[in-house]
Amino acid sequence: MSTATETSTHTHPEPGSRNDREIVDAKVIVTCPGRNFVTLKITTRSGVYGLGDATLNGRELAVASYLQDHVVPNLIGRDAGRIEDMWQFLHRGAYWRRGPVTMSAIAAVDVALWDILGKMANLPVYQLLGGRSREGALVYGHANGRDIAEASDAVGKFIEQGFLAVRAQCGVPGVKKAYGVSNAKGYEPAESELPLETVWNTPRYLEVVPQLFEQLRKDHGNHVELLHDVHHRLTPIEAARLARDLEPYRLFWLEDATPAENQKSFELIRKHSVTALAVGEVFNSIWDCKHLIENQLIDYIRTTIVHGGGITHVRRLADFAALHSVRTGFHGATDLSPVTMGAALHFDTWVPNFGIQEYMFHTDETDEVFPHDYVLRAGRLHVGDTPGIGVDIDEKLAAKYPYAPKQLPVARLEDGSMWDW
Ligand code: KDG
Ligand code: MG
Repeated sequence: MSTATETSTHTHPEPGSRNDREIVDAKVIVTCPGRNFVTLKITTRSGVYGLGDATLNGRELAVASYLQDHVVPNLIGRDAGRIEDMWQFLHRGAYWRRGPVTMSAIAAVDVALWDILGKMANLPVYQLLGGRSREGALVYGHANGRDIAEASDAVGKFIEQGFLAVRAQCGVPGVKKAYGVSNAKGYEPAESELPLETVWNTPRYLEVVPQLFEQLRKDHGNHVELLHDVHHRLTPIEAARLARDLEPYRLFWLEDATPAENQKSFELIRKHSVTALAVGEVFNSIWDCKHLIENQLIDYIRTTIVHGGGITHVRRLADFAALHSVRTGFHGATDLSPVTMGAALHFDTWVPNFGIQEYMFHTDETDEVFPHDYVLRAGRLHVGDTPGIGVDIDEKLAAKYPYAPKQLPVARLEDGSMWDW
């Protein structure tokens, strides 16, 4: 292909093994072992390959096409060792920069290149980043119940399993399908081919959440870390009220208390409360959180590797956050594949301003398609020393699980107006 020939002459030959690092193949793999995942596999002339996750829940094929149609033709013939230059090329070079689709596609390339570099250097990625800052990454699990008693039982089960931190959500009286309350199959919100329409009631929610945490402290004491996700449902003044009402229960964090497009709205929450705040799972660029971080309006930044442009960009974000005493608390729901989890854990093992890592168990099918070396021990996830990110893909098995279209639900108020889900 002419593009490939031209681009390879644009990358200056380097002494040593440059030829070994030449990208000869890049493949987009879409599979659904219980849920959809998009994975990029980049192979070099030497046969060493790297993996990157490009999953964007409910919009998977948009990223698959972005990669297949617009990115892959640019990769062939390039030097896999030029990670920074590749990032700049895909970001600046696209002209249409930022946005979840673009940044997830760039992340997949970036992580695959870090994986290749680690394998070629025979080192785990955390070592390439600067080495270990900690033995394991503190994680939080997801407990939920249809009512407060059920949610409290679920928190108890996590504590019994050794979890030191637990996110708690419960049903809201009068609301049929409250956010975060799972069915028997567990938390998997993208349930149907077309979005499920749910109905939301803010006053009922604001009443029940402080009662939930009062009960959790009574039942489980003060030493377990408790977290809660509002999932963008409140206005800034409602969020300020909830953050204030939750102060007695000392949450590790209150997440996505209000939508963050208008970053200044967090000033209102801060003015009224000292509850720690976490934001950013839907962000994809340092520019989405610049005001929040430099004004110390949040305590934890949730933007993770897959939706935030990969290790190369999230490292920049984390360093910027460190200047302002903001710590990382990466998104880690099941729609982020084990490839993202592996990359995130290498990052968590290194990053000096680490806070916590979200962790939900993937299904057995997912774990079989993506064998990995990270393990959970006593409330912390530990990466292994496999060179690269320590996650692989069984392509034959992946092929047995074809893509199944699924979208996230939407929320409406009781009068029918659209709301944030
Ligand atoms: O795809 C959307 C989910 O990842 C999101 O609803 C999960 O809010 C979430 C969380 O905090 O894990
Ligand atoms: Mg969340």
